[in-house]
Amino acid sequence: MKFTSTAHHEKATSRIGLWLGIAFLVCFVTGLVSHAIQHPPSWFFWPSRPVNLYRVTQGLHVVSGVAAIPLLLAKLWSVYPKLFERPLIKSLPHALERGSILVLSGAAFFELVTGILNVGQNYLWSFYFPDAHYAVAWVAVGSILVHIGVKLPIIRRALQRDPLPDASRRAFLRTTWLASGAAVVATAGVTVPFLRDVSVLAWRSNKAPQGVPVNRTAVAAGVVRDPSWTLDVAGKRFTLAELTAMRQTTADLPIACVEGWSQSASWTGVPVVDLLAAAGAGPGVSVKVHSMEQNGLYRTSVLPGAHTRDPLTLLALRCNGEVLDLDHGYPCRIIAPNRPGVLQTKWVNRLEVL
Ligand SMILES: Nc1nc2c(c(=O)[nH]1)N[C@H]1C(S)=C(S)[C@@H](COP(=O)(O)O)O[C@H]1N2
Ligand SMILES: [Mo]
Repeated sequence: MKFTSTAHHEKATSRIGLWLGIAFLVCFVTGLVSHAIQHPPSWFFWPSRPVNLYRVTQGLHVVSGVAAIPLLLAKLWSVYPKLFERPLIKSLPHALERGSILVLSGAAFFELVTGILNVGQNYLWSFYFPDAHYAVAWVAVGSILVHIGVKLPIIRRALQRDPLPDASRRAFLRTTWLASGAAVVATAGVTVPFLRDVSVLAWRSNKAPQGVPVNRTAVAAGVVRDPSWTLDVAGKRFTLAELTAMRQTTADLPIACVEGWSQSASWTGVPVVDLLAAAGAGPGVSVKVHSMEQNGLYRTSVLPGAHTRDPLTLLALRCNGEVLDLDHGYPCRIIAPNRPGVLQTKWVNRLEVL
């Protein structure tokens, strides 16, 4: 078989590969950060400031993943004639290279597809998404490194020679950049406020209670309003009236969901540091937050010392000037700066000092 299309050229392939590599690197690093915050190893430290840092890293994760999809398709398109090359295996490095491409394409495809479905909240699978997405990320990165190692001489040569000489090759690359840019613009509005109206595929909107999207509703979580509710802080009980009578703090803080959307809101409530002091616990302790929710993966979270010390870590009673909607965690929820949304526990009834 003979392929003449200019897309099938090492120069175009290397250019796209370079951008794909950058997109994957950004995606991988931001994914690692997110994973470490949710499953912190003992050496890991994540600060509580700047308040929007996690929002930015998670936004980069989604944007680089979305940008990678057209790049991956273009890359596969530009190299597929290689699949028809014979003999199938020429030498050990060649076999390694072939094998790594197979693993690489499979892993990259898996990551992008599961990522996109996760962002769309379409869980079509029975495995637990974060574990699989995390494990396969290492496979993808490992095979990328092998691939780059094996191809380094070609990559060098291809990226060094003079600018792309031929018009149709340039057009192929331009189409790839455009597709990638369009994919980003169409989706980035879920997390970049000024793109919200431009992003036709942005799957979250402002049609939500108090202008903030809801991830898990009270009905889904099996939570109802309970007039006898009290909050237990290190063994000391607080009624809602007592909480409302304490000094309140109002702050603009984002919810940055690991599922890709993020949104800022104005939250009002009692700083956790004040509550701990009122219950006789020192600042800087780790606190386990418990929810009224009976089942569900996200019914508890742990606030590390950096967060319990920060006066912006709130037990929020109000959102955007109104009493917290039941779907946003009434009677109270945690809103802490620079954290994944999944750790912003709703329907809180107990703060346990660890
Ligand atoms: N108790 C409880 N709190 C929870 C959750 C949950 O399932 N149960 N979901 C979390 C997730 S994944 C996110 S992104 C935020 C979303 O908050 P919102 O629904 O008020 O926007 O709540 C978090 N708090
Ligand atoms: Mo979330």
